[in-house]
Amino acid sequence: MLKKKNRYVVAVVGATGAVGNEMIDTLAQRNFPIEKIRLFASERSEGKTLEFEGSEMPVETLNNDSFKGIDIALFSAGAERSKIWAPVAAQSGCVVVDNSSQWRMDPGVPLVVPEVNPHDLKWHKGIIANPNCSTIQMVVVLKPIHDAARIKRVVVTTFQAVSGTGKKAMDELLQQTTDLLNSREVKCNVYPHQIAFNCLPHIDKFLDNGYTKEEMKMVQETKKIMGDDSIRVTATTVRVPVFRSHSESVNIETEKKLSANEARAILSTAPGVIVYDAPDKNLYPLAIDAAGKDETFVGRIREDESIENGLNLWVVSDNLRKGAALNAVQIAEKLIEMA
Ligand code: NAP
Ligand code: 12T
Repeated sequence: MLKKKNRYVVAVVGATGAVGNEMIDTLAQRNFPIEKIRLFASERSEGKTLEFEGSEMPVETLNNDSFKGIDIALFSAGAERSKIWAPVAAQSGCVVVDNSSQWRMDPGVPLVVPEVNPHDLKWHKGIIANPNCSTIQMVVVLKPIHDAARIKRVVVTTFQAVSGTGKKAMDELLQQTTDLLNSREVKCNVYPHQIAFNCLPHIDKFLDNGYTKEEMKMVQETKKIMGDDSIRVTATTVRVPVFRSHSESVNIETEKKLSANEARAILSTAPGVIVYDAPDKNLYPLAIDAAGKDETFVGRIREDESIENGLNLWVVSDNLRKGAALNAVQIAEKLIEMA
């Protein structure tokens, strides 16, 4: 449990990565009450320093004593590191907010989006899981609709940015694009196929049921966060040649009828959501506009005329911010509020 203090010792594990870097920026921008920041990465980063609020901070490697004296640790160094080190950190009395998929579906670990299920923070035992990026932006929009009209089924297709995979994938999209525009041969290292000027219906690994792990995360995590196993979800997740922000086409079937205008009104007062929906002026959420922003943008709000009670939405958010770093920092802020 987090003890009430004026300022906290905060660790970022995976500090040199795409998400870690965003965590450091987010902590600074939100004036998080930091006594001291500790930055961790792999042996590859030994000797490096990273700037935090004007000071150069050393990047450290992890050992069994690393978490002594640390109050809050934000993890984004991959599932294998979280599996080993999150319990070590929790044992040291530190509260872990873990960005990896390692602990999300563990029944003893809360999976939290502060706008949706902040109450689940009450039962944590030292580790709190941050949901998958595609799931987070979807549930902040689903929750107010569920409260108003009870969602029966969701059909979602995602258009996901390469930054979700990390720094190397961003480099690969840039390199392939430059090579193609200069008539050079394209090399694929991160993805099995060319991502520049292409769409890959493949995010994370394939499972026995023919779905990808990313698709099944959206199915399972949505039920856990919303606290309702009866919501049926099916997903197709697609990687697109975009650097930042995931876009999603979300089709929703509800028990109670909601008109497009009612849905627009409900969403316009939802926390963390901005309705951006003026098709007559060509205004709808775009990945490039959402990049660097905190909110989840929703537009193209219309009734699904093929069923009784259906809605179609277009949902866009910055995957490194609300999809990862910001949600983790908001969880830490809520823990402080509750301490
Ligand atoms: P990334 O850019 O590849 O960064 C990986 C980070 O992990 C780097 O800081 C790396 O340090 C560090 N690391 C690797 N091996 C380590 C080790 N043995 N000990 C300590 N640190 C180690 O990847 P990313 O996009 O930031 O993603 C990081 C993780 O966050 C992912 O694996 C995933 O679990 C999670 N994530 C979650 C979401 C979400 O949906 N909420 C989104 C994206 C990512 P070096 O620089 O030293 O190699
Ligand atoms: N494979 O945190 O590649 O479960 O975009 C997030 C993003 C896994 C995760 C991606 C991924 C996660 C991706």
